[in-house]
Amino acid sequence: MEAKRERAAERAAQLRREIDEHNYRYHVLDQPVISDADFDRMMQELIDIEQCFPELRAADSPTARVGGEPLPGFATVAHRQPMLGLENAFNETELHEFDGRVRRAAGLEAVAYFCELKIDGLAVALQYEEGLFTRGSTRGDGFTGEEITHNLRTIKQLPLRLPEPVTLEARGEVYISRVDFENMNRTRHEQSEPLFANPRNAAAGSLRQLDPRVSAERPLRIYLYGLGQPNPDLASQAEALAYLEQLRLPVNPHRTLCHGIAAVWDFCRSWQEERHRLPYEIDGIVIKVNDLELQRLLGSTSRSPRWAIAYKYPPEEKTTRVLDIRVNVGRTGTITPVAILEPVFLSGSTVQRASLHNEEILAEKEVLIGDTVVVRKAGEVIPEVVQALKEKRTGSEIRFAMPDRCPSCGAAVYRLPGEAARRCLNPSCPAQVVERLVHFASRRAMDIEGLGPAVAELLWRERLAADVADLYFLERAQLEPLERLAEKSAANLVDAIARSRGNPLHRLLFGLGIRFVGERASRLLAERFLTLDALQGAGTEELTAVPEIGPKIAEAVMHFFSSPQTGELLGKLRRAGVNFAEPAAAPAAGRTLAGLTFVFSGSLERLTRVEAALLVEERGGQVASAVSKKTDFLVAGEAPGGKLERARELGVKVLDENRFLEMLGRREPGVGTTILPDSYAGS
Ligand code: 0OX
Repeated sequence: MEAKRERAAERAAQLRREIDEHNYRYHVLDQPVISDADFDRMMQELIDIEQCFPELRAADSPTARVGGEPLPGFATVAHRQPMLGLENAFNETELHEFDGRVRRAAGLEAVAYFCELKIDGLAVALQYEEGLFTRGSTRGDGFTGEEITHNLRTIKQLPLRLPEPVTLEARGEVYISRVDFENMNRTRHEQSEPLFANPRNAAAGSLRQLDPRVSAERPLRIYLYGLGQPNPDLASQAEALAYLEQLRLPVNPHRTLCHGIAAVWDFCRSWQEERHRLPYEIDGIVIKVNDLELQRLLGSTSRSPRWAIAYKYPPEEKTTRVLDIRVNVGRTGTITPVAILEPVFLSGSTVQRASLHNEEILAEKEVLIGDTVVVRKAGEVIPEVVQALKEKRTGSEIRFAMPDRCPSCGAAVYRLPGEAARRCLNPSCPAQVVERLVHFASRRAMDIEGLGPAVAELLWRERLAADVADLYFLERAQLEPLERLAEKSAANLVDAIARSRGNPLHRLLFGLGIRFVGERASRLLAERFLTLDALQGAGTEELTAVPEIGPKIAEAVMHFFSSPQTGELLGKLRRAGVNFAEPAAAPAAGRTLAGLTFVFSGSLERLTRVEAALLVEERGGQVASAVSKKTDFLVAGEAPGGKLERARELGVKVLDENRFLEMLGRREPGVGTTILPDSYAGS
């Protein structure tokens, strides 16, 4: 057992390192290197290990972190009941294991499960008071979300008043249908706006619109699948959905009550192929214990209910032929091999290109021009080539060699030490200039509508923009004669560019495309340094003192500012009147527990100990393991044991879980129990 534990500890440490690295690449650098499915699998393995060996759980484990922080710019909403996520099952065995756990806990021979389609959208909560829709919010980190009432109101399917004057919270999934998504992207393409990668991203972008007039034009839809608080009149999930339907709320019609897990598996399999014919995307089946009383008995872990699981379909794979291999030159000069495919319909759309990542992967996969290959949508955005089917070769296939010269500007390309990709190092390379303009104008950067790839290319070709600062000196009269720009769109473009002058610093920083500085790093740097000048003056130590900013980013930032071309570009942007400052942000959680020491004892119901400790530390408080005179509060869960007695002896204040949550601002205090955090200090 000891040896087993040791091996598990080693594996957990390794997984944590790798998950942290992938998280960092995805969220901070904006450069994921593995598919979502692979990431999910690693996370699942770590969750499993920590479940077998609870003593291996650590405050810094990625499993203690629930993704997706609320965006600044939206009001935050505290969820009365946390919005939990779902555990995943990837095959029949894992479904049987789930059933085994449920049956053992319930002491039943067979359990009735309710199966629903797992709509691939975004989870939201809708508050209705006395029948009136009063507030809508996103899931956020599960405890607090963003207030998006104005966006949800634009969903025509949603009643603003229910047929009965009931007070309830309904939970569901907001999504965009396949057809609407295609139309949306077609319009965006015509208007030279950046395209959304998939319906889910389109829905996410639309929900995060601060301007309700824009969101009203977005074809958002919703299906409700549950209630935020228990309703004593309802005995099962089947009844809960029928009740929502009775209230005229949209509920997905494809749902079934299954007696036993074998029937659940049949339901999952029956949708495996059929799902591609649905007008919207689903990424699995949600399986829920039907009996609500049994759900309550099973309860939840800190992350997910024990009474539900999501069965996830494997990504769809298809075979097709590689017609050609070409290379793409990115914004930073990275040369990426791309397979040009015989068009193939895959997971809801026609695919004609697939990434081959870099030359090492290309060599490893040994893909030749003319090969028959297996493709799949992995991280969903760009499909990838899984493997070449060598047995199908005819001998006429052609080997592809990575070019020594940039296909756009002809400059020599280099592979720098430690890098997987070759790069064109010519900063004036047309492909890079165009990509930089497109990135600068993109929605998450300076958000300049009307400046997509086609317009960027046109501006470059007509010698109107050789860098992003040139955009601010463009005049209508220069644009109007251009063939592709009608009079109106020229005027709109000039207006959109002018409006972007006032954007906060983090958008500008992201738009400048500094290596490794993704959206999140831009935000963190802007919030910390507040002005571009302060950031420009910062050294390694100051930069790495910012949470999540490591030496690699710090070096890239300093390298960027040290180049003479950057100096020139920033000078031009300044002359153009572009804003270089970040508006002061509201303090996040606030250091409301600074100077206070907490001890936990017994088990908590709604949080794990690790989460509770993180929440205290986030707010500037400290957590100790034993009660002493220095302890300010003992938080007593169920079966608190000796620590409670010790606290009583020493006169240390004792809080139950609810009081503790109130103190964190995580629960709305009941009447008369409002205690301001300040009143705790020193008392
Ligand atoms: C969906 C979906 C998601 C929520 C937490 C416990 C059960 N995407 O369609 N989640 C749930 O329920 C979960 N049901 C669904 N149908």
